[in-house]
Amino acid sequence: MTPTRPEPEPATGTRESTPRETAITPDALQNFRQRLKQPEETIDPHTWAGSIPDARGTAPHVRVGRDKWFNLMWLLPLGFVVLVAAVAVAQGLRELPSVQDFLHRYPGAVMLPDAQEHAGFPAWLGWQHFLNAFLMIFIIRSGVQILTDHPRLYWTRHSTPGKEWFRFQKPVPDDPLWTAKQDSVNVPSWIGLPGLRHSIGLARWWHLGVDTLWLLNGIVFVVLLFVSGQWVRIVPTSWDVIPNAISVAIQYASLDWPLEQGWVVYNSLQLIAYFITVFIAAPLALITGLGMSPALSTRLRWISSRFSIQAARSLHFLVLCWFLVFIFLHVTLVFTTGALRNLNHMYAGRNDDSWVGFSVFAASLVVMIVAWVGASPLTLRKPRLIQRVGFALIGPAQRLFEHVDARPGQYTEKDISPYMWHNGKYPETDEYRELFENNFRDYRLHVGGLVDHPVELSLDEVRALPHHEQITQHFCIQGWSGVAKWGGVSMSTILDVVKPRPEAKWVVFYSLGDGPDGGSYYDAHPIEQMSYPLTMLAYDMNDEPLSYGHGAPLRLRNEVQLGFKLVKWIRGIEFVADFADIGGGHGGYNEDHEFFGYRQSI
Ligand SMILES: Nc1nc2c(c(=O)[nH]1)N[C@H]1C(S)=C(S)[C@@H](COP(=O)(O)O)O[C@H]1N2
Ligand SMILES: [Mo]
Repeated sequence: MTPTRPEPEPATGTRESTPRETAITPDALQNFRQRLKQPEETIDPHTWAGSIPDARGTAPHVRVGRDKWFNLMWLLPLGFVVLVAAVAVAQGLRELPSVQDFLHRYPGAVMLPDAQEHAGFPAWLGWQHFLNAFLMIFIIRSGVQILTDHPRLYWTRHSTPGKEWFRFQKPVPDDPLWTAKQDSVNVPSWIGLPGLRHSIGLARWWHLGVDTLWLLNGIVFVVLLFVSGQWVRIVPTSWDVIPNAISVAIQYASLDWPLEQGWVVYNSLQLIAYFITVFIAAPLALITGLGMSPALSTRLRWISSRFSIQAARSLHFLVLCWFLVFIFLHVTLVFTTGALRNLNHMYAGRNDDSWVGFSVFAASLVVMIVAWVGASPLTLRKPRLIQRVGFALIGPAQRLFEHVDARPGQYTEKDISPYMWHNGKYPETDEYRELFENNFRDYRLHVGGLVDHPVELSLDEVRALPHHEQITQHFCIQGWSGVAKWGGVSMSTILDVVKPRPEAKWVVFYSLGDGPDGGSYYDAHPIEQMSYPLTMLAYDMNDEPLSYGHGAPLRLRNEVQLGFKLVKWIRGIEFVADFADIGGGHGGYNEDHEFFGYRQSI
């Protein structure tokens, strides 16, 4: 499906002419709006995202050295061999008198003098534990779905093909117009949420929306933990936890397990695992999650210059790995070290071998299974609902980040990425091809709507406006990033030329190109962001005229928003009071057709 690529010739810009003023008739704007397509309100998997066919990735691979790739599936047999060897070693060790002394001295748990005071499990803990597990299901499934939209992880912000450290996709093909969307894959729908290829818009509502609930639950948990004094059970208070943890590891590995006394005190290995999960992994999940936000990353350059979005994304993935390993071991041990008693502890607050805890647990499991099975079908049937609820949950935080000074977000020439991914659907119309082949001689940028001076500018006239340059980082919602130098005209210059009226609250950018479901691509931006110093219309990229793939002749840059809002191949700009009657009324093409959010600064 590679579109033919007309060879770009450098446009010769004369910089002395002044913009010609023509009244934009309402017809011209009407014409832009008529090119938009009304969206669907339910999802048909067969026509989803421009009928993108399902695609599976490869087994996960980790790069070793320059270009060798290790298939992580080998870890399964290797892990088994290591486990068997560990059992043999541990059993051998337990024969040694010195090890027996050690195990005697450090039986596995640090019993604090007041341990009996904190014995037992309060009811709130049972609820917290259930809610946490319940919410985690959606967070993990939607997180995996998000990862499949760009199945590669990097340590630098450049996202250069071949330089990723982890992937579950083949190498990037040679095609110079290969898009990130073509590169996306899918996982089975019972794992992914909602389980369709390139359903990241909806996956993100699940992920970010449920994250806020999980975070609230976590805050309540930590507060109650400290108020009740229960914290001493999962925070190490003496160095003795280390030898005790080693002791427990030897005991587990030798298959002669330690005495469980979880009602009063956790064994030290368990304590350390809980401590890491609650006080290290969970906060790290939050911090690395926020590290992927364009608005925050742009604002906090002193952090993001060292700790790039890609490092954040990679660490976020490693945190997921920790949670998966933790959940697996935790559940395994709960069921192999006295299941009924353990379930009574957490689910019934009692310390005996009755079936009460098991019954409560079984009921909670039914709730989890029903939610697990129902989540994807519900999302496909009611995607707008998911979009609305997700936005209600995370929208306020996102809006908070938008009001930032984006100026710190600049980079230097040496930060420019060697490779910039392409994305989106290329314009393939005769109209565009003619414009391109004539080197945009006949191109006119229409700017109108709620402005005092609507204009129609040729490319030369745009180039004649004061020149603005910036080196900034692009964040695609799918997960890749890249730094480029953009040359063009600042949007504040355009504002000076057209003079928006006070009623104008949103600025809509219409594309010459269609979106994947048909109808013009477009997107609406809040007017405040149009006067940010890093909001511009670019006609140059890395000192060359903008290429076909990257949006010739003009594209938008707004550095506090994700890439999908940065319309390429711009046809016209309309200032409006409200976008409710434009297109599907959700603020842009992806917002209408793929249920993205109209403000996405995370
Ligand atoms: N007209 C139009 N503009 C578009 C798109 C598109 O499909 N059509 N895709 C967007 C997306 S998702 C991204 S990430 C960026 C990609 O810009 P690039 O190809 O120059 O890297 O363009 C954005 N602008
Ligand atoms: Mo994107």
